[in-house]
Amino acid sequence: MTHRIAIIPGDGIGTEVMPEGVRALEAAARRFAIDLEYQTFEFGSCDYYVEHGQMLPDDWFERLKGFDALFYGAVGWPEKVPDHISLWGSLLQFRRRFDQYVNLRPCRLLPGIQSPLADRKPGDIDFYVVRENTEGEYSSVGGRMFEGTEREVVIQETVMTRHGVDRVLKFAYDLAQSRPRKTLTSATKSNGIAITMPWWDERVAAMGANYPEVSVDQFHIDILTAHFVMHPDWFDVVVASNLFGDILSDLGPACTGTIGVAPSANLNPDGTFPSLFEPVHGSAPDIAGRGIANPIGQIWSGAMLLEHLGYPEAGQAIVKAFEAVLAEGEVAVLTPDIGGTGTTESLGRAIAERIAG
Ligand code: GGG
Repeated sequence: MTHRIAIIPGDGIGTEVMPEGVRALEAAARRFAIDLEYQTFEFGSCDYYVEHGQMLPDDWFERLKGFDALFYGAVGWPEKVPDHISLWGSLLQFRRRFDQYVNLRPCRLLPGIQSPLADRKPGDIDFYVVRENTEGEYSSVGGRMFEGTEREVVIQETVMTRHGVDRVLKFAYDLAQSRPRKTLTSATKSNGIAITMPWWDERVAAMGANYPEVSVDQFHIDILTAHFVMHPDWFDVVVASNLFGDILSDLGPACTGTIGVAPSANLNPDGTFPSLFEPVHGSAPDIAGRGIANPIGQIWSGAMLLEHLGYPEAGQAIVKAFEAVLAEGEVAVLTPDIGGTGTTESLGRAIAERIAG
């Protein structure tokens, strides 16, 4: 069976880490006899916008819907296109139209990487952020009135639906139930955001009635961020609204030493549409073009892609490969964000060789 993968490198370091992501996929595909077929698209990037006046062609949905998975790099280049236009014109369209309602973001302290938090070692930080991915604070409901005048009014609504919240909570509870610690943490702010967030808390409690084995706690987002830094070992599965989940899934990996290794899966669990796999990091214009971006976030996202397609062994082989390369700690191979003098390519090649076995 051939699996069709749409490759969308996007912007900045997305175009640099993508070849290493594909190299890892290829190595795993060879080893496990998986038939992958790729098609690369230039759209979904700010250069495409500069040329065409939009981030995606009009027929993007038709062109992508038949793929088995989308493999994305990063989006954004504020000097060319304002960030809200590039993000809303690409990634957020994919998430919404392909109903990728779960954004699953593992956060794990890897061997050989120094956490900025004192005395943390691999095993101490190992949790998932489950981010609601199609509604919440990322709503397009709102508008501006009386622009540029003293009476200017700007409104953007948070939209939470029972359908949207319950399905992401169910995914999070199922994940927590499948893990040894069986613990779910909910990110809330029901003291200040006094309509949507108390309702979110109610839905968390209602869903919990179906999962008597899962122990549940909740924290307001402000203290939760503090606990991420002070007690990352407390967490197992953390479920959060779209914005809170976005913030937590940058902060979590930062506590593990570098956001460069963090992967994500934008999942359409029903399988009606393709799911999308991308590193958590953005396009990083500050280091783009230097060939020093850490490719592990992209490579690990590729591992999640293979697991999603039904090849858990191949996904695990990729994870084991980058863990082994990191544990070896060869300075000339590793990228500078993790203490090396190597390049995106040197690290990507070392991991691919290890996958090959
Ligand atoms: N590879 C992820 C990426 O490019 N992220 C850019 C970004 O700003 N994302 C915001 C979001 O995930 O909501």
